[in-house]
Amino acid sequence: MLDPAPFLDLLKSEFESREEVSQPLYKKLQRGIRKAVEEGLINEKDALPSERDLAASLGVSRITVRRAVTGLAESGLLTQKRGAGTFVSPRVEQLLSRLTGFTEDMAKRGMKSDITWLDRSVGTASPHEAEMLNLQTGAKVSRLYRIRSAEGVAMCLEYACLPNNLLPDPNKVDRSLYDYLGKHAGRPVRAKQKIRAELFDMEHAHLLGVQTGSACLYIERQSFLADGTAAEFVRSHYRGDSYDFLAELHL
Ligand code: 16G
Repeated sequence: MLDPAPFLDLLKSEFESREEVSQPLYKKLQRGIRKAVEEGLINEKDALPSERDLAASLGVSRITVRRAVTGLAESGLLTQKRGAGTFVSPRVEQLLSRLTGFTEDMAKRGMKSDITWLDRSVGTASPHEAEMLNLQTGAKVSRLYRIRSAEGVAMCLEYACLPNNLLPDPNKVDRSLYDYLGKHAGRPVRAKQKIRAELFDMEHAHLLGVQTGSACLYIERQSFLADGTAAEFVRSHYRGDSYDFLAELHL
């Protein structure tokens, strides 16, 4: 639960700051909320005080509060959840040296993960998929396409393609693909990953509820089982404002 006192004190001190006296109030409020997030006074589990309470405590109009909050939601810092309030958007730091799955990653951080299924089907491998999975073109593959969320916020779109013999019925994957593989074919133990910056196109932006043209991290992962079998080829589009990928470098 958010202790509102230090949070409100920080916002008040932003209003009183002498710098940029001419800056509109909603901008000062935005700066204060950003600072409160950076300093850990509010995190993704806490709902911000209501618009009415914030306006009353700070002595500003509700329009000012709404303008500040809407702007921060558009930039991705805050998430407005219908009926539940306004929250700090989850931000995830992921180590690039560990081969983990989404469900496991979120559970380790104490975050609740969710899936919206867009497709679970069996088909034939495209030439590129066949190459990535060391299969013959036209071989049978299983496909999983899903929106992955953390704490109710859509974080990424993930399209996975696997040799059909490793996953004969994609509908058997209920939540975690890596859990399923762990119980059947074996968990991937090695992966190659390619990351590049992109901008969200209209279709992907719509699915994630972000603005078309906002920052996206495009990731391709090719994973292998202990015996060297290529187990999955995954294309993911991550919200650029929600992920920090961390690599440790050695001499
Ligand atoms: C991660 C992996 C993805 C894997 C999935 C399994 C990246 C870029 N991708 O999202 O390759 O298929 O986890 O997650 O990290 P699951 O076990 O929760 O289904």
